[in-house]
Amino acid sequence: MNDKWWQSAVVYQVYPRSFADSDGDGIGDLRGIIQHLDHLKELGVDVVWLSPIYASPHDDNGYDISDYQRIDPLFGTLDDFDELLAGLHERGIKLVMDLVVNHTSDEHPWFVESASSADNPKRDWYWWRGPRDGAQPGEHGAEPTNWGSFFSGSAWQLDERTGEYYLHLFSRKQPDLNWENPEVRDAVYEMMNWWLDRGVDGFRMDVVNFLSKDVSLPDGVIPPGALYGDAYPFFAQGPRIHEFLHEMHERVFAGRDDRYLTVGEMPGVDIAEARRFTDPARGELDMVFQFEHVDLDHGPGGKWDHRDASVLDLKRNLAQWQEGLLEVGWNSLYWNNHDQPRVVSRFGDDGEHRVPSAKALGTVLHLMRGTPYVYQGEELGMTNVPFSTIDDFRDIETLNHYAEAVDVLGQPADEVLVALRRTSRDNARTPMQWSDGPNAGFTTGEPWITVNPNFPQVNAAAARADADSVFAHYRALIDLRHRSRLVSSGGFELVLPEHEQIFAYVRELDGAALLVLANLTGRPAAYDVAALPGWESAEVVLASGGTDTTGLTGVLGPWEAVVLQR
Ligand code: TEU
Repeated sequence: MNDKWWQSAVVYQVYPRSFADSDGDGIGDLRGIIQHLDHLKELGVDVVWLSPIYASPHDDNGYDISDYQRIDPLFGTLDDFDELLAGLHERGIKLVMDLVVNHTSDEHPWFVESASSADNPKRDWYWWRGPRDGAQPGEHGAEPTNWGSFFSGSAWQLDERTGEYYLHLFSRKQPDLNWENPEVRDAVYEMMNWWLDRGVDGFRMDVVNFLSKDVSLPDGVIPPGALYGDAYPFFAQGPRIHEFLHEMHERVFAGRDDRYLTVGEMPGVDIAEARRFTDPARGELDMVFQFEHVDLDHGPGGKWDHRDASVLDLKRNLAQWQEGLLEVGWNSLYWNNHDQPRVVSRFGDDGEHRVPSAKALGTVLHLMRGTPYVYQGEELGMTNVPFSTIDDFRDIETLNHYAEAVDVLGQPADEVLVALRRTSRDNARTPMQWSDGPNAGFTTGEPWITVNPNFPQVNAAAARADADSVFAHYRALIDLRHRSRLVSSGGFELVLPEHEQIFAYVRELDGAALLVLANLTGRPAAYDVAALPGWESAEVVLASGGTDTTGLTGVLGPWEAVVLQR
């Protein structure tokens, strides 16, 4: 694959609600982001991905959009947006918007019209169906299929006005669009072109592998102990998904130069499908977000049913994706986003070894083949939050799960709370910690969600002043990717594959090579230097333990990472 600009780029995800509040209402906004552009510049990132800022009733924090071409007043105005875009571009940073078109808000005019009557011209813009044969609307089990929503409960909502149900894979206020209808696709492409004409540099596409459904809408198999059928086979990687994504590419990007980036969020996608979606010859997407590595600690009961993931599990899965997309396609590389708990608490150590474990995890991720994504606060080593009661949580997925687990399935509330503290999306959504001042410098008002009490120690001001901080290490990793084609375009080979503590691999290109070694445990890790022939006299180019690291010693300290080049 010819080098693309985004192979050597690093993306920074901003979750506007929690990044920085400029008007004291306790909710982050666009002017707050403008006030912190220099933080992004100093870190060295090339692209900012903004989670949704569009008009929304915020049932799912903006992933429920009621107007795709209006900025929600909570976040600011289109003028604020244009100023933010200009400020980023002045600093050589691109801006990627969040495209949420698997569903809209139920307050979007499209849905309001569609729901108004069974023969409305926009009825077929969504998925409306009558009750199951022989059942009356509203009867238990009358839903058209036994599909469950991602946010608990049925994936179908009855509308009394017409006695019909509409499909919502997420919340009741997020009805799924019917992409079988070409009018829907036309409207989406027009909206996307509107943003690109305004200067935006690309899109992160929300659950974009769900756009094509099995139109026969069959029931799913009900797993043991579950309330609803597993519908994934009937809405993921559907029969027309490649047709739709290629059409989108042709209608939105094909006539433009290649300064854009597209990344598709694809829960459950596998390597074979990811190769097809990201093969440049197919004209669909540049890269995808796959979920296998962030589902490794999910037990048979799903995300709330925790299982420990070993270093072997982690490195074997990531290596499979590296090898799987080596010849064709391209990987995104991420540990964190607004849906995942903080990696330093999840796969690292957020206590004694918070800083070295954050650096080690950053090192193994950033030096792999693919485009790295940094989620706000990750560059500071921000951790999960000691939420005390259910009242501390705000996320609809979390609150709905708690209600269903406790009230419907009768699980002990304190047990469910343990799972929420470990896995809830709210762990990623507490305010960005800018300083040790009031509310961590996030707001002069009352923050919409609690601030992590460790902010006096974990904050941007302290990290940027500390040459040995996670921030400094992330900046060095980003700088290395910018300077080294070896990192941006080299091959990948897992080494020490059976080592239970060390994740190690070699990147090679045109006779040059880089060796990445990281101990992902809190115990010293011995390794056989002889198993790494030819690296004895290699140069240390980066080390989490500081520059006096003398290369291959045969043992790595707790969470120690070292990068050598020859
Ligand atoms: O997430 C889709 C998705 O896979 C997640 O909902 C995931 O299932 C869950 O959060 C993991 O626990 C996207 C957005 O990233 C998410 O914020 C939205 O809530 C969702 O789509 C609906 O738009």
